[in-house]
Amino acid sequence: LNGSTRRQVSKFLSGALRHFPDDAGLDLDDAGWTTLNTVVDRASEKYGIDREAVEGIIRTDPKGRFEVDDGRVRAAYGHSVAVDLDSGGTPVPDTLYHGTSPDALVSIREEGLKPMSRQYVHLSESVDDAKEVGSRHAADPVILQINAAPMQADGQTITKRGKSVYTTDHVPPRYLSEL
Ligand code: HQG
Repeated sequence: LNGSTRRQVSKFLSGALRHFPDDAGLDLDDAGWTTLNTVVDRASEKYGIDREAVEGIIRTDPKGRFEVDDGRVRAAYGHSVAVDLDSGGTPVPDTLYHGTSPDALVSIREEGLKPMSRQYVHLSESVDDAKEVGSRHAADPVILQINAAPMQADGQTITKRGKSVYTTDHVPPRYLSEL
């Protein structure tokens, strides 16, 4: 399976599990889970690749985009459809990062980081990860530093999702600084 097919399939799987389950013929439960076999069948039919290859893409995703449990699969983060993901209890670093477009800065300084079209705000563990996220939005992304420790001390929940993504409802401007 070449890298380009792998990326296309991964994008389809992420899209189906985060944004358009209905269009993909999937039924997600309240926590975002659906039957692994059905998802594998859909992608295998759509891209004409073996079921094993699809399952490999799901199970070895480098960012941990997919969770598999007991014959079910769900997206670990990134949802625009409403899902109720149990909070993990994994420790959160004191500092997190967010890469974004310079065009968004005026509004972010005023309102903080908002989920926009997704259910949560997504934060990165490292500056490098944040650069990659930001480069999806602009050629010269800005990196914001988030003071996660005081945010949590003030009662806001931050949860680890996948291998290195952290989600929260909103990051008020007082916890943000520009790198
Ligand atoms: C911006 C990918 C104006 C925010 C990535 C971002 C991530 C504001 C954009 C995950 C704002 C939303 C999510 C405000 C936030 N005013 N703009 N007040 N607050 N924004 O794509 O974080 O590879 O929905 O800065 O790695 O870029 O798909 O979020 O630029 O983990 O697995 O609004 O998706 O993961 O953009 O990316 P997005 P994101 P995958």
